[in-house]
Amino acid sequence: MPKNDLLLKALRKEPVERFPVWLMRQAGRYMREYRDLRAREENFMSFCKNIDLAVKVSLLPLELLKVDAVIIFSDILVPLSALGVEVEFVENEGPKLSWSGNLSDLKGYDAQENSYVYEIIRRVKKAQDEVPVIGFGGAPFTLVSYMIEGGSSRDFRKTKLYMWEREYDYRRLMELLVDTLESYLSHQIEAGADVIQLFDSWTGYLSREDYEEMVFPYVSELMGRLKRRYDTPLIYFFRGSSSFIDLAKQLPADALSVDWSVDLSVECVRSDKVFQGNLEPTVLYAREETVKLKALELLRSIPRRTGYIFNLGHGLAPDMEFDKVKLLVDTVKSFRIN
Ligand code: 1CP
Repeated sequence: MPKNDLLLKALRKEPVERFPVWLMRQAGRYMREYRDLRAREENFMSFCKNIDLAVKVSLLPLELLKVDAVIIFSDILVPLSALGVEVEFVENEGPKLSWSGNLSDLKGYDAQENSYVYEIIRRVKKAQDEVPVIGFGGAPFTLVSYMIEGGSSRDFRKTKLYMWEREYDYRRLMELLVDTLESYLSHQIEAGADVIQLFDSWTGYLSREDYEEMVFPYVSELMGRLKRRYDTPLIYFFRGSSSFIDLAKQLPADALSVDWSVDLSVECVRSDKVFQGNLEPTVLYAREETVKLKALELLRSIPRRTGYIFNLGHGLAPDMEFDKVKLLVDTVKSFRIN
């Protein structure tokens, strides 16, 4: 059990002396120390596979920000290369993936190809017993969208057309991702991950109907399978949160990580789910007083004494200032629940 178990307590809705805080993308380019370590490897994939460096990077936010949880350093796209998809990160452009769109060009997932990820978890656990360790994966839809788009997208046009016009293939692909993630995340849990977060970053582009018919059943199936085997808490991060929150509440997730479209002062009363979020990341570009004010406004609006985890509504960006991020964490940590 980590010495600081605020996150685990909040997930179980047990009393906490203050709200726990960690930030999505907390280890990243906004940190000088990250950029220094990153410079030691030529490309991002080899950086993810360098166990020593990945462990160091995972621990940076604990050392420099003193957050209440460590998320292991890796990327959601990592397991896709084990399916036979070529994954590359082009500097200043983002990920580039190549796959024909045909299921016959994919291979069965071999979890051992990602054994370095499980080793990073074991080493991060061994290196510190201060805070819980979060393992993670992309949710099936978000991973499928990268496979079909071949990278980032503005409108997810290819993914939507694939979903609508090749529904059979789309569903087979989603099933393959559910099997893959079940195996990948089970290995992370076996390696010692205290919590698992699923990132469904691009659901905000979908209609409610498509989310309900084409995305929700697969997230539900994946979480159900993990829950039958483990009691490890599961957090589901999804964008477009206010449109689908009633559906997301039906998932076997322990906590919902929501974006800033959700009014937590209302949602925390309506539902007994644990919530994580949901400060607008853009607040971090504002003046110090504004950062503090916005964080306190959110904290004061939470009508709960536990069952809440402070985070952003989406991840930190590379051009944010470290000092503002630190100020944000310190502000949350000094807030007392009354
Ligand atoms: O060169 C670099 O340093 C690349 C920047 C970078 C970093 C720091 C990428 C490339 N990935 C990561 C790490 C990362 N990615 C973590 C590490 C742990 C942490 O500190 O949080 C995590 C959890 C992720 C998850 C991730 N990767 C998501 C889901 C979260 C989110 O922000 O929505 C997504 C969508 C990705 C894809 C990805 N990885 C990297 C890039 C540039 C992108 C593309 C983002 C896009 O499509 O706009």
